[in-house]
Amino acid sequence: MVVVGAGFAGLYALHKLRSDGLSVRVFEAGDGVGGVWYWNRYPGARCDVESVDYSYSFDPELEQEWNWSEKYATQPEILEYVNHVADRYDLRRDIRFGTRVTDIALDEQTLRWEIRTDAGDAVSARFVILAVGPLSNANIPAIEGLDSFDGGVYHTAHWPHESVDFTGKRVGVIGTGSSGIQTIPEVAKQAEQLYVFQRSANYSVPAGNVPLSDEDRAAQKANYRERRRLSFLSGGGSPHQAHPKPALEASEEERREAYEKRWQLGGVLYSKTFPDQVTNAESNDTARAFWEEKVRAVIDDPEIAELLVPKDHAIGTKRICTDANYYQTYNRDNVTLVNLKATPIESIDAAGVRTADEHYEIDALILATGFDAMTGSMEKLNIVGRDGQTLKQAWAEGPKTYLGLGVAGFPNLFNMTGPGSVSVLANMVLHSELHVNWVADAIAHLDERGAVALEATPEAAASWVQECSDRAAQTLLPTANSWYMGANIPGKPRVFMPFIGGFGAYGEIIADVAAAGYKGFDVIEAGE
Ligand code: NA7
Repeated sequence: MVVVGAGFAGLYALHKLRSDGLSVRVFEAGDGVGGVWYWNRYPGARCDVESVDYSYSFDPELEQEWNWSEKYATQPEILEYVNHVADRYDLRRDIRFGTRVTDIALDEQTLRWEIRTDAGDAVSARFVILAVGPLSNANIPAIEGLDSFDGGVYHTAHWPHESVDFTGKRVGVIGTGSSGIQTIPEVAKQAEQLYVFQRSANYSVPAGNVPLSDEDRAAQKANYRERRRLSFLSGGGSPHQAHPKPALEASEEERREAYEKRWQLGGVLYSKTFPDQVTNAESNDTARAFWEEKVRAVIDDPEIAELLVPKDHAIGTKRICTDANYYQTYNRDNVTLVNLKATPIESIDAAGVRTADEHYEIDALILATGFDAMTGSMEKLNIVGRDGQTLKQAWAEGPKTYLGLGVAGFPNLFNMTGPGSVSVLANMVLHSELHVNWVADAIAHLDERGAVALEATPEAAASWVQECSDRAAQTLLPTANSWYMGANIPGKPRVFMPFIGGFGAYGEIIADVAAAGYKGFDVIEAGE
């Protein structure tokens, strides 16, 4: 088995499959474990899923021994946790760090995969797990002159290991998604002057982060099994339920109370207060209006507030952001919001950023410009399946998977938490476990039957793609120009990539497929 990537999914794949008796080799481009948590070291980086949930569930001893210090863990704490896991289960000995996979090619005679790396490795494997992460291929915007800038350029997803000191500097930030919204308040505290270059405003809610006391931790740990059970049945992989009735069936008072409660609690759950919030435009508007009222109230300048309120998408149709004093940051004297909708960036030169009406002199530039999400990292791997077809060619019109796990023409190649699965709509740690366990069972099934490979049929994949698209069409999400839709990358097909039916429902579907003898997959016998 070759596993590509040593983030949450790759590490668990190594642990689980090695324990099952497979010989596993992991290749990881970074010099350490952690995946996105290894790379995204920007100031303010923090998970938007609670730490108690965003952690492995496979070993109760691990759950009990680890102590999270805050409700939402910072990037350094998550990285520390992942390193602890790597040490505890002796994972490093099977990981080749600083090594990028460059080619993955199928030998159609043997149905084995030939894997090559930039370090000169050439290995043959029966199984490949792609654990490259849906948000790992950084998007560097094509802005004229970017290379000519004289100061430091920092992409949030390629942040230097040593912290960057912006004291006394004039800093520009391009991008106001989750990464920008977390970085901006932190950099504003240091920089002499901060220019935020905003193209689209986003919805952000206060994260509501708090330190965890010993009592909090003890209560969480005492309840872990039930918490996990509910999480695996839930919509998004954490044990929270929406309000019991649709927004439009609740009275105005009841609605406000429900929104207020979620607002005070903080975090992404605000976008799931009512069950119909992202399926019914009118319901959605009640959440949007409450949000707008809250946000306008903390911004001093109404003109700035006007620019910070999104006008182009419904709340929750792009990944909602969570923050710590993001909007209040614009009340500071050293922060300027530049509205790129009115005055787009024309170019960057040695001294700064030129927009349609002004030249902003800066000493450092932060790119919080996101990712070629869900497909970018996999398509880069040069994966060649049956008939010499590359994965990139197979996905030219958008990703085509069966259950997110298999691709027709690519036998024994399993994708973790990517398109066609719940993916970014769920808690990635539990999702990784769900996928790895499914693959482990599938391999055991093959071995019991003496079969060599599992391969999604084109028919099953086509009908799953249709199912994903039909389910998305019942919601408001396809109406936004989000990275879920590939809309942030010029030329990318416009397809809603995740399965939106919920984490619990998805888990049931993939379990049923397995129980039905891997329905929709060809189980290929030796010599076939
Ligand atoms: P996002 O959410 O994709 O945000 C990227 C931001 O960068 C967004 O505001 C973009 O504006 C902006 N952007 C991208 N290219 C440009 C150019 N060329 N000019 C100006 N502005 C630009 O990425 P994040 O890293 O913040 O978050 C990704 C996910 O990671 C997040 O949702 C969490 O799930 C974790 P646009 O909206 O395209 O107008």
